[in-house]
Amino acid sequence: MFEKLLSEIKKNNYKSISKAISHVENNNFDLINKISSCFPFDKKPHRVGITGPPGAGKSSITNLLIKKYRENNLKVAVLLVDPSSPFTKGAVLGDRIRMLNYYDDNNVFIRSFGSRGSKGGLSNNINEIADIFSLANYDIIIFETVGVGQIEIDVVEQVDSVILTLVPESGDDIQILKAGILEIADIFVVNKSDRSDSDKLIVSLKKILSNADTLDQDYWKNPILKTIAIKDEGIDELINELNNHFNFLNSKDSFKNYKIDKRYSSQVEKILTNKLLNLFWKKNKISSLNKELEKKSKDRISPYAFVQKLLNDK
Ligand SMILES: Nc1nc2c(ncn2[C@@H]2O[C@H](COP(=O)(O)OP(=O)(O)OP(=O)(O)O)[C@@H](O)[C@H]2O)c(=O)[nH]1
Ligand SMILES: [Mg+2]
Repeated sequence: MFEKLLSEIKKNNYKSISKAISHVENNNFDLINKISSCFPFDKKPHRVGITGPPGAGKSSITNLLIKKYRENNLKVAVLLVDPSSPFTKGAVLGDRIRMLNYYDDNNVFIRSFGSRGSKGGLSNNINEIADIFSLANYDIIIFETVGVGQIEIDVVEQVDSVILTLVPESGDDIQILKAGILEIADIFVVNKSDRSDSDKLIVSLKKILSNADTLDQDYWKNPILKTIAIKDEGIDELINELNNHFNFLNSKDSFKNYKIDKRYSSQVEKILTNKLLNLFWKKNKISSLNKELEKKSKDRISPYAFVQKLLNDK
């Protein structure tokens, strides 16, 4: 099963790649297993996450990254994770239109995903989705997410390099940025530096980061870059830092591979959890749950007692 799909993916067929992603999003384990049987892959694409508040310029930066990577003949995939709120719908459509420049370039894959209602299908399977692009021989995968919800954080947690895009006006809000985002970022970008106050933001960022600094000199030092996406300023430096970070992650020193190791262990944990749950939820356990649900809620035993009962049942 899926032989044909795999061979089409290897030929970089857009429709087949798109179809495979949908299967993976829907937790199609047959395909996921099939893809993982091709491990190890010849290609290891650089997974880049770009996140930050709405309107910070993530798509403008992504567009320039695509342009520059293409000038170097690299294959680029861009996956936009839409927060699916009516408020940002227009902007998402704008993203699509702006990125349409690449519609006839077979070496640029662009697709957007709704995150609401996907039940984490996308965010749970970022590794598997990246594997599809390994098969199709891509060099870079960019995940653009608006750094608001848990799903978006889950996505960027699983990539190699995370760019956090801020704007001068973010200065006052920086303390209240969703906990976790600052820690996840590998490269900070202060976009819209054509506006005043960008230096003020850089000073407060440096202050926050120096408090969080580890004592280890060999640890990755998060660079803070100034960009003006509308003028293509600072983007070459960004590409440079992305390359530095990817090389850092892949350097021989095993200590430095903390992120790769973390990703590996969390993948093992995820696969194990899925397998154990599948093994556990036999028909009799499901019907036992349904029976409990048939009772009025005041007559049910506590969820803890119920789990214990399930564990005791043969
Ligand atoms: N002044 C100025 N405007 C910019 C700059 N970069 C982007 N913009 C503008 O900011 C607006 C939002 O840019 P986008 O690239 O769509 O931002 P985004 O972060 O992708 O937005 P969402 O996906 O909606 O969260 C657009 O009108 C851009 O033209 C910049 O460096 N300076
Ligand atoms: Mg955008």
